[in-house]
Parts: sequence; C-alpha cells; structure tokens
Amino acid sequence: MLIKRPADIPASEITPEHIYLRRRELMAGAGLFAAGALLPTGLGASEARASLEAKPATPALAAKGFYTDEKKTPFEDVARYNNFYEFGTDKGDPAKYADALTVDPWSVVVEGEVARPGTYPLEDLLKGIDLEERIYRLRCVEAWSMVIPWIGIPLHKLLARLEPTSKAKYIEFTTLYRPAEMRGQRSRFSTIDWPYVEGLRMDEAMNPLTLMATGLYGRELPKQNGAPFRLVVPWKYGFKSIKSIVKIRLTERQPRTTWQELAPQEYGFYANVNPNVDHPRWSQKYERRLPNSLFDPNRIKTRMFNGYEEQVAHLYKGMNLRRYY
Ligand SMILES: Nc1nc2c(c(=O)[nH]1)N[C@H]1C(S)=C(S)[C@@H](COP(=O)(O)O)O[C@H]1N2
Ligand SMILES: [Mo]
Repeated sequence: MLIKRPADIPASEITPEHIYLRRRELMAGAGLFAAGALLPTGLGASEARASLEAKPATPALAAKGFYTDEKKTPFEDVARYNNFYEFGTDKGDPAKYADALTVDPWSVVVEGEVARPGTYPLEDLLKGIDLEERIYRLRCVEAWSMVIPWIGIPLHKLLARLEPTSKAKYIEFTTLYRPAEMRGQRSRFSTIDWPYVEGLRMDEAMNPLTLMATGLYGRELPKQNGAPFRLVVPWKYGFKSIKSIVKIRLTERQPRTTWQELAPQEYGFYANVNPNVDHPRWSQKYERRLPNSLFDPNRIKTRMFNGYEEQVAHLYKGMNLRRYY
C-alpha cells in the first residue's frame, strides 16, 4: 500500500522533484529477501521492507537541524534495540515479536478540531507529499541515544492538508490497539493503560523538525520501529515519538499522555531533553551513544533540547522548564 510500481504512478506525478516510492525489489521481494541479497547481514524480512526515495539530508541542511555529521547508529542497532512496549519490555522483544503486526492495510482516523476529519487510508493521507530524509539524534529518557536517518514528511505539511480549526491548541496521537498481534497488550504484567497516547502543543507540531516517519535507512520502517507511520520529535525524549499511529485528534485541551498518566512525577507532557533537570531516579547529564559496549561505554554529554536549541528554544521562552519537564 505504501508502495507503488512506477507504472501505477500517473505521469503527471513524476517530476524531477517528485519523490516517489519505488518498488524495485518488490516483485522479486520474497526471493531476494530469502537470498539476503539487499540486506544487511542476518536481517529478516520484517527488518528489510521496500526501499523509498526521498529528498536527501545534506550538510547544507545542518543549520535547519535536518542533518548531522555525527556517526550514524548502524541499522542493525536501530532495528534491534527498541522500546515498543506493545511487543514486550525487553529491548530485544520488538525485533522478535513485531513481525506479527499487520501493517497493510492501514488507516488513520483524523478527528476533533479539524476541517477535514475522516478515516484515511494511509496512502491517501500521504499522497503527493514529498518524502524527506532527516538525520536526527534520538535521546531516550533512559539515557541512551542513537543517530538515525529517518524518511518521512514534516507534520506541518500534513496539518496543512487536514486544516486544523482556530480552536486546535494541541494534537493527540494514538497507537494501534490490537492485542491479537501485539503480545505486550495481552500481557498480565503490563501496567500501561492501552492504547499508547502522546501529544504535542500545536506550535511544537508545526515546527519544521517534527516529522511523521514512514522509513529509515532508505527503506520502509521496520515494524519494531513503528511501521507504518510514527512520530519523530528529535528535541524531546524518545517516548514522545509514538509509533504505529492510527488516530490523530486536534484538541483545545492538553491531551492526557500514557507516560504522564503512569508516573507524572517522572514523565512530563513536555519531556524536552534537558541535561539540567534530572529524572527522579537518575541523572540526565550524560548519555550512552549506541552502539557501545562495556569496554567502550561511548558516554557523551547530553545537550539542551538534544542539540536543537537553535531551532526550538523560542517555543519555550518564559517557561519554567523545571516545572514543565
Ligand atoms: N506506541 C509506542 N510508541 C513508542 C514506545 C512504545 O513503547 N510504544 N516507546 C517510545 C520510546 S521510550 C522510545 S525511546 C522510542 C524508541 O524508538 P525506536 O525503537 O525506533 O528507536 O519509541 C517511543 N515510541
Ligand atoms: Mo525511550
């Protein structure tokens, strides 16, 4: 569904600038996957979805925050060290169990303070919006981090299409609830009140850095990374970047989010990366940049707004970031 053959694309859509989804491996897909011809060593089909074409992130875009020359975290680590509690709480669980998820067909419900509510097949929602590559740092609240080359569309472009009303002050996102395929949702030990919900203030949602990702490393998202459609907010702790989204709601009031409900003294609505405000149980001054090992912890200093201060600090002018953590 996210994949079209070139032949399915009207000629009018194929322009030099147009970023289209390629299907080059698809027909031979199964065979190639089995042969592993296109894949980094040892990866299964769930981790090697079809390739995507996007406007590349280049050094010229560094000033916007769309590019960093920091060493990218290898695909194998990005796709094997995950937080996706719908599939279990161990870092290896999502890669092990997310294959069970059906991502095609996929639709997204749009509701609330918006002129164009509805249930949109994902391909319709994204149609005609050019894909862009963004190389972002991802900083988890647990004090590890990665550098990931995402592919997606800026959220502001999607919002322009959906037309929020003047009453829309916040945006709420909801992850799929499908316990039959998401074993973490069936678990008796889970403390999370499913489905997973996250939210942003409208000006945060409209910031050019805020991305709706459909891919990484030039391919469709691995399921464990939130296929087929997830949020990426690089200046906030990773838990804000909600995966496998099925609902977008525009609201007047600040949404109630999953982690805030679970442990409000530990996880705030804003969750901006901030080395000066410690988590109640650990320091946020440093982070482990993946990949790392016991012998090479690769410990680096955490930066204010995860290094995106220039792009986002203005959003929080006059706010007490200790109070609004
Ligand atoms: N639905 C959902 N989204 C989620 C999570 C989750 O458990 N469920 N974990 C979050 C956390 S804590 C992090 S750090 C990032 C991890 O993204 P990655 O696995 O693609 O690196 O996803 C976030 N999005
Ligand atoms: Mo996280």
